[in-house]
Amino acid sequence: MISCGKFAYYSGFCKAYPNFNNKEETMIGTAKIKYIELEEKYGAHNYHPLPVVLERGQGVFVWGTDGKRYFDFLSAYSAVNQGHCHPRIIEALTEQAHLLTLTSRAFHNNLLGEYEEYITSYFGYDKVLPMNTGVEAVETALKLCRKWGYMIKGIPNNKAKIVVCEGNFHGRTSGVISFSTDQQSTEGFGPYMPGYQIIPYNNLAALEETLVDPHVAGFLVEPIQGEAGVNVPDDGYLAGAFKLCREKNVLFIADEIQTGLARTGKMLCCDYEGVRPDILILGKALSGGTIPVSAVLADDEIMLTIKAGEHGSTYGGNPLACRVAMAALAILKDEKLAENAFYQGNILREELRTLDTNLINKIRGKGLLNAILVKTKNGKDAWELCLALKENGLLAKPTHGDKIRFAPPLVINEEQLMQCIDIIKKTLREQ
Ligand code: IF1
Repeated sequence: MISCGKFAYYSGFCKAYPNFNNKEETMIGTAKIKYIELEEKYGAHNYHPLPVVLERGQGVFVWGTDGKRYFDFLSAYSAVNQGHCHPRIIEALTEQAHLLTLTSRAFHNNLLGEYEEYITSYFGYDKVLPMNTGVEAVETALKLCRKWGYMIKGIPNNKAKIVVCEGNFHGRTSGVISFSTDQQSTEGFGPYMPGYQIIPYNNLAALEETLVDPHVAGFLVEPIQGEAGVNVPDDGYLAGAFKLCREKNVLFIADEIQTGLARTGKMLCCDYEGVRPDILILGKALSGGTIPVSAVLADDEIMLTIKAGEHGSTYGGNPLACRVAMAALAILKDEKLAENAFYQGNILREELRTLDTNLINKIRGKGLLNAILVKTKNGKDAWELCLALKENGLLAKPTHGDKIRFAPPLVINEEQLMQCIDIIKKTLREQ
């Protein structure tokens, strides 16, 4: 073991133990090391997690293998909006798991039609194309947009362009990273898919200029850029972009995988500006953190450009996903999670703004999708602050070096939120 201040380094990873020499702590520490070492030895090194090993989750809480309870301020990147292991979702999952989990789309099943009717009336669209992961839904939306461009708008074959924004994050397939501007997501994965035009985010003039090109079929945008550090555009940006797309017969495609499903204080973030996307992309909390469920919603003119056999997936629309997604969606409305996110989010930002600290540069967000921009002080940065927050019982994750996302499950109540704010205040004081 190489000890370095309060950090002890084992086989290449860092552990933070303030009182490492206590025997019991050593036992727990050793067990924790085992879990992490197994991942290190047998798993790809495509993540750099915080040094914490979790084994249980319920509502806003998760518990480590050492029995320590934490507030979850990441919510699995907004996949557990309904809280960890929501009983209604788990009931739907386990009940259906004993009945029928997968038929493939070679056959009908008794839940797909019911789910399709439910989710299309829930969001007000003619049809849904069910997929699994978020990026599969994004790829599906891009294919629908191109099909529509050729078949309806009349763009010459293979000439369709889709406009995207700098700082975007839409997933990690080779196709989607082709228009990423993040070096970590793109370097070494070329060659890239052509047909994309990248413009600055939150810039209507740049969008207007790009839409002059008659070969543009669609504009793909995150209503708030999550990975970029909760980048909130100016009021009016979404409505302005939608209007420009309408004027140029270009599809407005909203990636609400992270911002949707009540996360920002409205059912959809586009609702803040009364924008109804031509193509709506959902994922993450659509299953409440149980299994991958995503969806693409659109009206018939767009959706029916894809014919039988032209697109699909093994698990897309499986009965287990249908049951779980209907429960996950019902909870959002029944428990008024958008209203709670709106209310609690305002308290969180207000409390953070009145903090007496010189460690925070900026606070931004909507509803319970927030981020703080951390000032680096004598080399301390967002990562170290997250380690310190962990020690004090709150789990958060830095993004792009100096930003920390604060995004608890939307079921958080005011008392719990104030406890989290106390933890944040205590931790900042300790820096
Ligand atoms: C990772 C980020 C968040 C997304 C939006 C599509 C997808 C995502 C707006 C793809 C996924 C996840 C992916 C995960 C970490 C997380 C993430 F940091 F990567 F960027 F949330 F901000 N559109 N976001 O946020 O959905 O295929 O993953 O189901 O890749 O590390 P997916």
